[in-house]
Amino acid sequence: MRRRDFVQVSLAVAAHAVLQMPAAQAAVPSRRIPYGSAVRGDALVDDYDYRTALAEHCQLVVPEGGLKWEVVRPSEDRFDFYEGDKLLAFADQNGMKMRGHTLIWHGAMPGWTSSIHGAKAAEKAMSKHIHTVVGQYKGRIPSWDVINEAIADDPRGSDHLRPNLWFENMGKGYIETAFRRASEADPQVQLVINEYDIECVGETYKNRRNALLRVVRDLRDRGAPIHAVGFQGHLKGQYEIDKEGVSSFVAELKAMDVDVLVTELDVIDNLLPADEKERDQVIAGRVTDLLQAISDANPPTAILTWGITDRYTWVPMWFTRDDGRLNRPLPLDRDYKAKPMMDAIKRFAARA
Ligand code: 9MR
Repeated sequence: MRRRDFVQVSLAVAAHAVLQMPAAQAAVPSRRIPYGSAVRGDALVDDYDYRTALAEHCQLVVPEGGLKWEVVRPSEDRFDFYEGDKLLAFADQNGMKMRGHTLIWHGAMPGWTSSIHGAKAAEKAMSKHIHTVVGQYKGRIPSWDVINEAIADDPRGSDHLRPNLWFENMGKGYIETAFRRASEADPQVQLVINEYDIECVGETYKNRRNALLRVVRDLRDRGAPIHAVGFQGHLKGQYEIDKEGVSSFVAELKAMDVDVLVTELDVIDNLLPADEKERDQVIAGRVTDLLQAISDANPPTAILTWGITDRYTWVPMWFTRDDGRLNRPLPLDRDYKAKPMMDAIKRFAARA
């Protein structure tokens, strides 16, 4: 059997099995905030417990990598929707919705894109990509991260945008163009600008919120179709949440009729205490503080964590602990047991 056929068969079997489980049939109360997780395509196929946990806890999924350029665009002329379709099938079979991540980002770009030069060529490549990818899932993906991580790491003055292929070739207008192309491809979809390091106390976090606000205000003033800001929420556990800063940021967005959602929540715990109980409490506290600060101004339209189990997380790629203990950034532990972080999210989602 070809791998692709094998995968399809096993997914069909798996999805069927999962659907038999009572938890998977739990109806979503209409006024709760949907909770979801980023999903790895390989684990979805290989790990039954992973599928079960997703079906039990999530109303939403988003591919962790499956819709990035490096996966979807193996070459200039080819589009590969295998990973996106696979996750969407799983979502459909389990009564979940799927978000799209991400259309325009500096990361995960295939090598061939470095030969894109000049404003015209860049705009053409961007339009083709967004029209095709958003068009492919028209009416089936209700929310897209159109722009990911556009703000400079340490924004100052007019240098507030991160250099990337699009900025270098098209100037700052690349952001507006991307939103317009996405809206053309599916006028019903929630269009999101997604950003990290906007949650905590500190000058850089504050400057990043202000820079992002400036970008959103500019888009609004120009009548561009932007609907929400995504708080990625890769929280550094050692820092407090800037509750006032976050609330007033969300209030300013609300005044512009721009919603918020939490798109990639996890708590980076390399500098937190070794004791697991203590660590889990700090993590749940940070999550509660963030969700509370946002909701004080405007409840998020969704809450997604960047993975559901400590078994599959990007965090140790960058933030391993010096004491050799494993990271615990996500709502379920490595054995799929819920931690206080999951309780914090669920309490919150139900309260909306
Ligand atoms: O978690 C993702 C990791 O597995 C990938 O290798 C990486 C590059 O594609 O992207 C990670 O996800 C990032 C997300 O797309 C954007 N925000 C930061 C996430 C963590 O690095």
